[in-house]
Order: sequence, then structure tokens, then C-alpha cells
Amino acid sequence: DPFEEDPPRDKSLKVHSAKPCNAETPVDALDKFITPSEKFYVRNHLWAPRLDEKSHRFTVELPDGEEKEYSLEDLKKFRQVDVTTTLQCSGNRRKHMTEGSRYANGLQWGIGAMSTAQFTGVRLQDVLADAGFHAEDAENDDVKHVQFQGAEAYGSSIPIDKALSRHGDVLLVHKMNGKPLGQDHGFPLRVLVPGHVAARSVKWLKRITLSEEESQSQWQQRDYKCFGPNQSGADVDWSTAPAIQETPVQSAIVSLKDLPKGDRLRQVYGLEEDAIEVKGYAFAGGGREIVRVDVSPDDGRSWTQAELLPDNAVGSKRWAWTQWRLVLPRRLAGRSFVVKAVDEGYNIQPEYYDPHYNFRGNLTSGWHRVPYTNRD
Ligand code: MTE
Ligand code: MO
Repeated sequence: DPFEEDPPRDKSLKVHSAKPCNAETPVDALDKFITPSEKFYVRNHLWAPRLDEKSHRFTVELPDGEEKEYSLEDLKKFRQVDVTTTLQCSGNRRKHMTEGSRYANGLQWGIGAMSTAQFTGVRLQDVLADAGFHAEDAENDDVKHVQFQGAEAYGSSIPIDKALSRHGDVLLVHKMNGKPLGQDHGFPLRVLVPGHVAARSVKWLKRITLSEEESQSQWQQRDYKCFGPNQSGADVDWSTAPAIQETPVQSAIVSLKDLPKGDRLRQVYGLEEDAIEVKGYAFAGGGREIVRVDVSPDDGRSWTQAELLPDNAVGSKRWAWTQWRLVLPRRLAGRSFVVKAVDEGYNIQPEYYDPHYNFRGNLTSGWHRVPYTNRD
């Protein structure tokens, strides 16, 4: 049994498959800015290797084929950096695409294939420089991608510009929320690529390769790509679509609840009458900020702007989701509540699922609708 060494897991995770483990963050943790580590969603393609921190090594393979090896101890000499990052699986909300359009292949994730943590580690660019890689050297002009290999068989890559950008915050992380990474999240070392689809944040890091080519793994060449609504796996030429890196603007309603008389929030908002509190998250890839969250209490007929809640995210750009809240009179409620967010590039979410349906069910971002069932 290759899964023999998988770790025990928190009972509150919503399990989609046990072997390999795929489990989403429970709703009660999605309305917290920082996800408690034990409730951070788990997305494993294979088993979760159990590695030894002391003996673990990873290799940097330079363009000329030379190799440098590092231990966890070696990483202590580099500056330690904290970055607050939301990781989102490209399959997050796939079940909504399936319900709203046609069956989309893959795990039927709800809104919880997404979590946020404060990660600590060293800058990839510092390690590459230490290993002897300098982008400005002419002989390195051919290096276009940085490939990462995990200790099982998973592999993936990112463009060299992201890897070397001073404000890209690509890290090799050993801590999550102030503690060593959990086994499911890549202990003792994982890559963190903020603003990119989580598939690029390779866990259990074993090898870094500077290359002219992207990773040749199926997770780079096939699974994480989007095609048109009419196309199917049988007729596409996979090489014609780019691998997903940065992700589009996203939002979801996490909770919808009636506020009882005397509730503190009703007083804060000055509402004498019956009221509803709506909460959720909004997120954009590429370090783009969420600038507005529009909420409709009546199926999309009228809209109100939610309050964007303050947080203590750290990082060169906005790598974390934004939590939002809206309190409104209950008499405004129709059949369903709807949310859509806008990022700083004024990118918006599609209203329906059909326009961005793709057979792999990647990057679902249609307006999230939640029925309101407590009407009189
Ligand atoms: N890295 C390795 N080595 N193996 C994997 O299966 N899954 C990827 C990525 N890195 C994966 C991996 C995918 S698809 C996602 S969504 C994230 O890890 C999930 O990270 P998490 O389990 O820490 O939430
Ligand atoms: Mo993923």
C-alpha cells in the first residue's frame, strides 16, 4: 500500500477521496482570514511521502548540468521571509461548473479547495544565486523555466521571470503558520508560488532544474489547461493551450445567517428590523488586489457593496484572499444571494458557467449563488 505512510488527518476536513487524500477545508474555517493548518485543504495526486528533516536534501540543477545539493540546515544562512498566501486548487468550485453547465471531469470540489496561511522560508532567487545562477549572464539567456520535482513523482514548473522577480515572492518554505509544514503540505520543504495556481507550489521538494523547457509532467503538459466549451479530451491538441499559472478573479459566499434580535452586529449596523449577515471570500491571482465585492440579495436584480475586512497579510503584493461581510435587512432577501468580485485590473467573473465551461473543470469562477431558504 503506497499510502501506508500517509499522516492522520483532521476529522473536520471534507474528504473527496482517501487514497490519494483529497479533502477540502470545512466551511467554518473558510470565513477566517488564516486557515488553521490542520484545516488547510489537502490535494495529493499520489501518496504523502514521510521525509526526514535531517537527511533530506534537494538538488539545484544548473543550465550547464552542474548540480548543487542543499540540506534544510543549509537554508538557515539565507534571509528568512514571511509571506501570507492563499493557495487555490484549479479545481476549486468544480462542482458548481458541473451543476451549472455539464459534468466537468475531476474531483467535485465545493468552495473549500482553497486556504490561506502565513508561510516562512527563503527566496528561491537567493538559493539560485548561491548555486551560481545569474540571469544576467549571457550563457543563461536560454533559461525560460524553473522546474520543480517532488519526492513522489509530481512535478511542475513556472516561468523564470516569476521565479526571479524581487516582488514575486517565490519561496522555498519550511513553515506554515509558524510551525514546521505538516506532512500533507510538503514537510520538510515545499515551493510557494504566490498568485499562481496551487499546482505550481510543489510539495516535498527534491529537485530544481533551470531549463529552456517547461516541466514535461502531465500536470504541466495536460491536466491544468483550459479549452473551449465545445472541446473534449478526445479532440484537443494539448500543446495548443498554455499551462495555467496566474488565476482569474474569484469569490464565494461562505455563510448566510439570520441575525437574532439583540445581535451585536445588528446594533453595529443600526438595524432595528430583522437582518441577515452574509460572509465570504474574494481572491485574484497574480498579486492583484480585490477592489470591490458586489452582493445581491435577490438573485442578481439589485446589488450592494460588501465591506472588505481588514487583515494582517504580509508580502510584496496581495497574495491573500480578502474576507468580506455584508449585513442587510431581511426584507430585501429574494430567493438567492449572489456574489461577484472585481480585482484591481477591473477583471470580473462570468455570470454563468457555460461561457467558461471546460471539460477538465478548471478555474471555475462563475457568480456564486446560494439559495436563501429562511424566507417567511
Ligand atoms: N506537490 C506534490 N509533490 N504533489 C502533489 O500532489 N499537488 C499540487 C500542489 N503541489 C501536489 C503538489 C496541487 S494540484 C495543489 S492544489 C497543491 O499542491 C495543494 O497543496 P496543499 O495540499 O498543501 O493544499
Ligand atoms: Mo490543485
